Amino acid sequence: MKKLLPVSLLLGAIGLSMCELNAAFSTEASAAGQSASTSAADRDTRMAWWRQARFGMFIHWGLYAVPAGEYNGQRSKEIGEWIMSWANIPRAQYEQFATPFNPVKFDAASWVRTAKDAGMKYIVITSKHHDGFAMYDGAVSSYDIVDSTPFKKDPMRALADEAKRQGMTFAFYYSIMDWHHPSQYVDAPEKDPTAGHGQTKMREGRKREYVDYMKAQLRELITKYDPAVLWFDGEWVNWWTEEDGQALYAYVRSLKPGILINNRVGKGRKGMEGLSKTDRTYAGDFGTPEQQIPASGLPGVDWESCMTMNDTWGFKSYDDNWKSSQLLIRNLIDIVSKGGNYLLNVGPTAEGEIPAPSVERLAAIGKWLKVNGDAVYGTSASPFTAQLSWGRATRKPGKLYLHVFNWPADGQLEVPSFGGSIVSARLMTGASGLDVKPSASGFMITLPAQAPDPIASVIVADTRDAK
Ligand code: FHN
Repeated sequence: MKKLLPVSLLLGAIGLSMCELNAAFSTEASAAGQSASTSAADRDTRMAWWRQARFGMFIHWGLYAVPAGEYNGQRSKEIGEWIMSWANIPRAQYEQFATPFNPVKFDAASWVRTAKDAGMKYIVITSKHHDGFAMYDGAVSSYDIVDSTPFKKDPMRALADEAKRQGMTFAFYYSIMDWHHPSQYVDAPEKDPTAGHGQTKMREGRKREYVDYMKAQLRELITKYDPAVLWFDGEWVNWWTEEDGQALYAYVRSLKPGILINNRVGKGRKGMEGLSKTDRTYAGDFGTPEQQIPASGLPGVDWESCMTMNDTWGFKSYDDNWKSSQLLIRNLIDIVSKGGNYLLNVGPTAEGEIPAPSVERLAAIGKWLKVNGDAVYGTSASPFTAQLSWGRATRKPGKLYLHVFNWPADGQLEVPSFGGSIVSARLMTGASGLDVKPSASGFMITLPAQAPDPIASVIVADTRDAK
């Protein structure tokens, strides 16, 4: 079993004593209360880049890429990163995957380039997933990529530096549930107590130890790599409370007041629908729908839909149920037209490569955004309450972007009234104006016979917004 330094020793390693940490924690927390203001104005300032960005890359990468979905010749039907659970692999055995993990083909510049060329503005990568393996060079645990694998290098260092070099915002995913930490165990029929599972139990009297362990890891993640977002997950375990989430939120913001933290730091999330419950104030700066898109816009709510490109987050060698580029582009438009962000996932191989089908689809999205990016970045939700039959809409002050999926055969595009008026309109790809006439239900725009883009053609309408 990979050694976890006793908390006192690991604090020593990062130059803190127990009482200093608790003191630091309480002062930081209280300082957090002071320094990390929670005013609406502060929040708008912190969220501004994120609301402008609209599109990011999620990266699930870890030891689970080694088995790539298979164990003892059995192929999992579940998501690849849960192999320690569905294959009931005990901790000591799962650790063995570190021995062959040597991603020699990992190229931080090409990963960041792939995201950038796709039109993505930020990257969220798994620093530690449920299996507890740290994909960065940490002092808190030796169960990490530098101390436990032949790779011996820190890919997060390379990625953070390369992201900065290419002007890409860098961020971390971090799992609260930890199948590797000795404070937790599994209590389920036919399950090894040290295997993975949907729920872990906390050993009597060990919660503080684990919470301190998380804080020490989060401190080194934030101070060493300066992530713009902490994307928590695994918060559904019964031993984790909203109060724990509130405290962790304050702690993380005390380390970096400008950081963004998702709503999976606490217990606010309504399952996969991902938005926060409203019966009280829950910790977190934005909601996190998973593998789904809300039916309608949510005025005043910041949310980000995370999604796979096939059926797994972590790499599975045989999962080729890839979504089409058309669906992915239309998902992006649908999400932005409802005021949300899209966090689209890739699951690199154990060799360190992003699968080719992912790269191809990202390039297609990037090609579309090269032409139509103005209709996505920094836009707000559609003014139309009812779903548009021909597509979606996004908005900026004085501008309406009409994303046409179904090009009208008669060339007549019916735009419902929206409280403002359309002054003029043109194709995103065209200079010349289109004919716009008021109609009983709003406005009628005359379009050329051929759709410029079969996936989504954008009409830019200049508007005089209602006072
Ligand atoms: O269990 C995880 C899963 O492995 C993956 O990380 C997704 C991504 O949002 N979140 C959890 C399931 O909700």
